[in-house]
Amino acid sequence: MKFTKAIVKTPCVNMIKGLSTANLGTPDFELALKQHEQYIKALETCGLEVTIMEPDNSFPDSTFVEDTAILTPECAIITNPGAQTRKGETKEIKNALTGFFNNIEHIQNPGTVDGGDVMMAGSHFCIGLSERTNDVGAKQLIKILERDGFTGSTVRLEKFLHLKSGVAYLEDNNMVVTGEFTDNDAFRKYNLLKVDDKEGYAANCLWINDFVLVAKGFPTTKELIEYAGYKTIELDVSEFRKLDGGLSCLSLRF
Ligand code: CIR
Repeated sequence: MKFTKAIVKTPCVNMIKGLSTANLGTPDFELALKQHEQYIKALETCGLEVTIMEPDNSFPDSTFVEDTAILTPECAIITNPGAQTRKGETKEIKNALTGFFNNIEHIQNPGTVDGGDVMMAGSHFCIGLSERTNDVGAKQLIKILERDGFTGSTVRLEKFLHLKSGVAYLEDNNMVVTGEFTDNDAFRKYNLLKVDDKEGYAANCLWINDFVLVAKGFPTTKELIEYAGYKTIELDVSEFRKLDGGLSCLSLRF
């Protein structure tokens, strides 16, 4: 598979009021902007044409665009984010995606889905059941996926905020896993690259066209991924980590 485009959204000043369980302090907004610029450059290095949406101060977490839509080769599915303060983010994302997708679907109440809980692995989609994504939402999503010839299955989360906080598919059957996903039946058929809990944050890495973006400061994980044959690009995302966010959350790729 190959991605050609990405959508990102510049962090807003209010990001400092974003949802967080990280206990790592308040993000430095100026530094977050710089890190976001570097992130965009990395996407371009991977060959993507990047659409940059304007910041929106009404939604502190709106830079984490991944949660608001699921993109397949057949359609865009606008989610219904599980956090009350994030539901309104979908309107602008839908506008942005309308220019690229003819077929746009929606997850509807009482179903909720955060895109961070949805991982595409070939033609199969793993869906995390979390505090943000419920059974009803997952069922709606699977119905849309099956209509288009894909498959979907669910994995119940215990500790992680999102599925992709602890697992990343790197294509070619390779999957990075950490924490509660290290020994989970759902992922046994993949070639697992196991990340130690000490570097658990770095499991949220991002495959794009043979490159893998890796969070800066996790040398063992970087080595593990390079040893598996990938070129890595290290990026500092410290200010997004303070809001429980990471590399995958900051873009939609298609
Ligand atoms: C939130 O709690 O919704 C944001 N502070 C972080 C979202 C991170 N998104 C992701 O992992 N896909």
